[in-house]
Amino acid sequence: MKLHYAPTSPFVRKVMVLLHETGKLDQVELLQVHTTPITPSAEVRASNPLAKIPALERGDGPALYDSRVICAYLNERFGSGLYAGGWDSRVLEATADGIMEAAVLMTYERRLRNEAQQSEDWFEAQKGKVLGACAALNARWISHLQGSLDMGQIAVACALAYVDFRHPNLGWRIGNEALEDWFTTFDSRESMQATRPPES
Ligand SMILES: N[C@@H](CCC(=O)N[C@@H](CS)C(=O)NCC(=O)O)C(=O)O
Repeated sequence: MKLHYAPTSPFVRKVMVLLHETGKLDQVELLQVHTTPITPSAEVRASNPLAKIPALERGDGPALYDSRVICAYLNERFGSGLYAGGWDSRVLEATADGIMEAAVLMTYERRLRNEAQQSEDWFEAQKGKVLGACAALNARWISHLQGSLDMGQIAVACALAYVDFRHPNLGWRIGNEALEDWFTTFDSRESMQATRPPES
């Protein structure tokens, strides 16, 4: 299998953490790419018409894309049990993906649009989604986060790590001490250490 990949993407990181946790890293060749909404990669687009990463070429069928689809596929292929929490695992992963989406859009707003184009209202609205989701995780999800490893936990850790990476002053920890404690512990896992994004 071949994974269209960038080390700074939180969506890609979910797949990478899954591969580390399941010990299957050697089954995937990494194809490093650069793609943005403004400068889409033709190479990625050949596998994913949306030109987004991650995209997985699997050899025995059409390429897969969207991190949730890829993670569910790899989980099934490896028999890893990372969705054993059923709908809870799924909705937790969706919540984390929503944090990533909002935080990535905030990054694009600052990096890809000039100052005159940028909207503070829009930026603040995305920030509100991140903070609202973190408050919900802290209020309702700690016992699930502390349970057996699943894809929901992996996704939440990748989402919070991305917020720290690109938006270190966002303040998601304020009022969310249980979530902060959980993240500190999870972030020390080998799979998280091995997938830390480079400074860029
Ligand atoms: N829902 C997608 C989102 C993937 C995504 O937005 N990836 C970003 C990199 S972090 C990307 O490829 N952006 C390029 C673009 O939006 O055109 C997933 O879960 O895989």
